[in-house]
Amino acid sequence: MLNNNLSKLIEEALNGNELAIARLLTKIEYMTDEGISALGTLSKRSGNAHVIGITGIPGSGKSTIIGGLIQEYVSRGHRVGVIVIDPSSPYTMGSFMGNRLRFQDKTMLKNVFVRSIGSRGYLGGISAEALMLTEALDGLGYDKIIIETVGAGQTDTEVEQSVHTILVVSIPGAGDDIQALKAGIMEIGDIYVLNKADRQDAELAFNTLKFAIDSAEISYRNGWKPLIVKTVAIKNEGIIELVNKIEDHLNYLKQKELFKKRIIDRRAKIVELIARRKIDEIISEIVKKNYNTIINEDITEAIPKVIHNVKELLR
Ligand SMILES: Nc1nc2c(ncn2[C@@H]2O[C@H](COP(=O)(O)OP(=O)(O)OP(=O)(O)O)[C@@H](O)[C@H]2O)c(=O)[nH]1
Ligand SMILES: [Mg+2]
Repeated sequence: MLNNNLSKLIEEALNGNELAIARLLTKIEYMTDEGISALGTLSKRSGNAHVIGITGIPGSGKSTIIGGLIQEYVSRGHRVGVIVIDPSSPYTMGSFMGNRLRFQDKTMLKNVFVRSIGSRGYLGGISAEALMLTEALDGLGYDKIIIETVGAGQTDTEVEQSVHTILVVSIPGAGDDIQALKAGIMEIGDIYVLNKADRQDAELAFNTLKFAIDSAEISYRNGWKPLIVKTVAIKNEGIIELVNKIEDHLNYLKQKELFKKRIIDRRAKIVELIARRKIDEIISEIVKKNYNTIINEDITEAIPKVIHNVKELLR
């Protein structure tokens, strides 16, 4: 049962009140009891949003590209939610748009919500917390949800499987990029965005990427042959083409009946996360309970007691 205050907060969030949305997302991100029950309520309304992950080396232009995607999607009548994991700089709407005025525009403010979250020791990739916020934003009526993350370290393939479309951003002149691609770190792209195509060597980088895809050095996810799009995000060049290709990928997922499947996978991942959190809490409690035994007695005495405690709990 939701208490009155929580019901009111959810109602305000559903009406688009930005402050209410922010407060609700904080409860959900930190998995408070209220947060978890709010997520349950919102989950009943979710399952419609197209979720787009965007990853790539630091500074490749992910945020600038998102700025372009936001504008294009809002002009096509969508509501866009953005989740940024572990941003290197504090996030405001301005980070996406520099000085572009259109962001002050009322339609933009009403239809766009941006949230940044910490990575909590997670080594790159999309965190499970981000999936909870995705579920919430989906339930709040944002139908395009973009998750920005720095593509470093390991990626959790199961989590990657629970977003719909993955964009991997690279730039000309970063020879290491192709090495990273080959090493599988960034092999997960449905669409490769070659940004900063205004730079020298853009053509060379494009051809290298194209060769890697054509020769299947880069794997195809669910039978989809990855596409490449060149962009100059600071000039908004290539953004419309990028959006068109993202939509092609969405249609492909729907045709293959993978759209809903990814949402179900996301929910399974969220349930797993909550279960793990709760079990961790129980373990901490058991350790606390046995602390005196551990201090006063030999650990060989403490171990059977702990096992007994666990069995009691599971009964
Ligand atoms: N020349 C050029 N510069 C660009 C382009 N797109 C973005 N930039 C610049 O590249 C820098 C980094 O852009 P961001 O959008 O912050 O990159 P990011 O990938 O989000 O960076 P992190 O979040 O720090 O990993 C900024 O100074 C942008 O203005 C482009 O197409 N051409
Ligand atoms: Mg960024």
